[in-house]
Amino acid sequence: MKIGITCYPTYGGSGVVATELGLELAQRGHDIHFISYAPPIRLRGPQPNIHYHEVEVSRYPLFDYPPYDLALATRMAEVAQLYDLDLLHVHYAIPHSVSALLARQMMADGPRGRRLPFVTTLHGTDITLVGLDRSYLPITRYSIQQSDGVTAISNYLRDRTQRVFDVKNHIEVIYNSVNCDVYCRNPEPGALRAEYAPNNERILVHLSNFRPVKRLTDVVEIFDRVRKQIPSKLLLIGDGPDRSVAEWLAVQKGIHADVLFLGKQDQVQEKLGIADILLMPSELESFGLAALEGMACEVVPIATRTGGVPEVIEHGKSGYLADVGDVETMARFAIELLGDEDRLRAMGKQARAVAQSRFCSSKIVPQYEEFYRRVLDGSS
Ligand code: GMT
Repeated sequence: MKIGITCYPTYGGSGVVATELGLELAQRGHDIHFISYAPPIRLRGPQPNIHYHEVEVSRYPLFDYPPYDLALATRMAEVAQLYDLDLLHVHYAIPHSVSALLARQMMADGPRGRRLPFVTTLHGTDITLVGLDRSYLPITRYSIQQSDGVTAISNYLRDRTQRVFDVKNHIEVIYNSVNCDVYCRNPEPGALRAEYAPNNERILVHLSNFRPVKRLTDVVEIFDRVRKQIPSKLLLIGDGPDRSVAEWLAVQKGIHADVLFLGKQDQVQEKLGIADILLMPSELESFGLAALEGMACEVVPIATRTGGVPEVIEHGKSGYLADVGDVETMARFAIELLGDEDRLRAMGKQARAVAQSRFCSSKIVPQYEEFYRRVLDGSS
């Protein structure tokens, strides 16, 4: 198939999911055309069957708000025409599904009167936060209803979309995935561990875009409690608006030297592959891709019981769950686990086994292929 994929190219789970999906599909012989305003963050150099088409947004003095969604629609239709795309797959409803809807209309009304179906994948904040804003809700609902196929990354997100948006079309749940060959434990962790933890301290890790929904200060609070009991280091991967408040909290607590801000990283699996515990104390996660990436690397996730997270982490088996804001309980789970090496490693292996059996790309990508076929047949 020839598939156009649009996503946010910046640091965030939906862009990661879209890019990894495109790379996997390309390896399976499909022709993949990424269409966005910048190369997606995890797109690594030229690769067979992968193409990238940049969307140029003209800036005129009249435009206080340059109309990206229109430029994107135009580029989608152009690329579809030039490369004979079979369908568009957009990740994150706002504004991508509206642009795809316009592109589909342009193609249908164009000289060749051609069908260009589009699939919308809902990721979370496009529904739970942004989509609920009154200025976006009606058009988000409309573009979801108009999609030729809709997928959601968890049952939680599907149910919430149906309930809050009152959309009637079928929403297929296709879970996020991880490449289990790339994301795995580092078999020789010694040198890298020594770089971050020279005195053989334990390593906790957090990976996100540091937005308020991630509750980065809770990560620091949990780490502070753990560090008082067990010598440890905290690796913070990513960047975003809450970085300075978290940094300042670490300074106030006198633990700044043990909190390592690594910034945005391309090869996150290298850092995950040496860590012991992953902290994800988010206010809300529709899935929690970072936890899954950690699990594939045998890193035990300690997270909040929110949104779609319980669909990914089974409490007490492949990780631990606590209520949002309950930093005491999350710290207690970490201290107990770090104090028992055998249990820590056994649970890490159990977490990987879950990632492998339920969320490996080799299992999930065929579900997208099958869904595309149904969309092309008109039977989705
Ligand atoms: O988390 C965000 O800030 C936005 C969004 C994104 O674009 O990365 O994340 C959502 O999509 C991820 C990938 O499907 C999910 O793993 C996250 O759980 C989801 N975030 C929320 O629901 C808050």
